[in-house]
Amino acid sequence: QEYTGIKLQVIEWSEEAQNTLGSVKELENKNIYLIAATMRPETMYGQTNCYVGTGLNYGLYKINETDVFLCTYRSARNMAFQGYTSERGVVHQIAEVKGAALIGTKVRPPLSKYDQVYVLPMENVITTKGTGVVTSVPSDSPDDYITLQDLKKKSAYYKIDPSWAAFDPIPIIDTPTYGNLAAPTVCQQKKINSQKDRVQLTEAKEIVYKEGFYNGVMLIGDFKGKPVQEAKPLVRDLLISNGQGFLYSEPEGLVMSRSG
Ligand code: ZZB
Repeated sequence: QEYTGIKLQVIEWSEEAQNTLGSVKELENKNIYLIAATMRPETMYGQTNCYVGTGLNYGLYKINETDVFLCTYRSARNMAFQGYTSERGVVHQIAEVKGAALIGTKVRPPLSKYDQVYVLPMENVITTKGTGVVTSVPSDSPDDYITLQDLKKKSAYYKIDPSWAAFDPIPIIDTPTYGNLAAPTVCQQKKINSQKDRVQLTEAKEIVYKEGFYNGVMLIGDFKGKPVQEAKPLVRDLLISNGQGFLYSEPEGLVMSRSG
């Protein structure tokens, strides 16, 4: 499974994260990044927030003298073996933090129209896939869209400040069947009410994935006007050359996947 690792730089910790991490000497003057794994680098123009699982444990891992990555241990170990740490295969954990403590942290999503977005809770983040950090593109991901709707409707229940979820989906890809906000459109057509509607969401994801990939055209960014299929590797390479992303792969057979 080939992902693009996306670096979302921490601009300001949430109060709770500041309390646990603020005094850690080894984090002082470092560039700290939440690392999201995506299959859709071309959608990074539409990021509106970032999701973590509240019950999951995340580590802060030393990558080199300047950079620290925040992700699950499992993914940090994969990255170490893929040559991203100063010493290959060596995982150096500086600190640990629960997903719940990260909610409200302000980060900078590369390429997005929004300069700063917030870390928010998602119920279905799984530990066995990617980095445990999911960057949110509600225009083209039904899960991201419906979770953001849940958060907007029930901010008190999810213990978030409403302003953290007050970001509208950005039209980034035009599709012949579902227009330029494919995920919201398909969620409405399928009458999906919340992130708990797993069966319909899996179907919606499949539909939106296929439509975007085979028939979508970029509406925004460096490859505006190009088909998604052409733009995808170009945006991936752009992120890598900018230092805002990197290739991240998961060993076959250890990953839960629908196709596998
Ligand atoms: C941005 C994005 C934009 C994504 C989109 C999808 C879509 P797959 O193919 O099943 O492996 N993801 C990554 N890690 C996790 C995790 N630990 N738990 C839950 N979700 C995770 O799915 C890969 C996608 O699942 C990734 O690509 C990520 O969301 C999410 F417009 O990144 B994606 C129609 C989908 N559109």
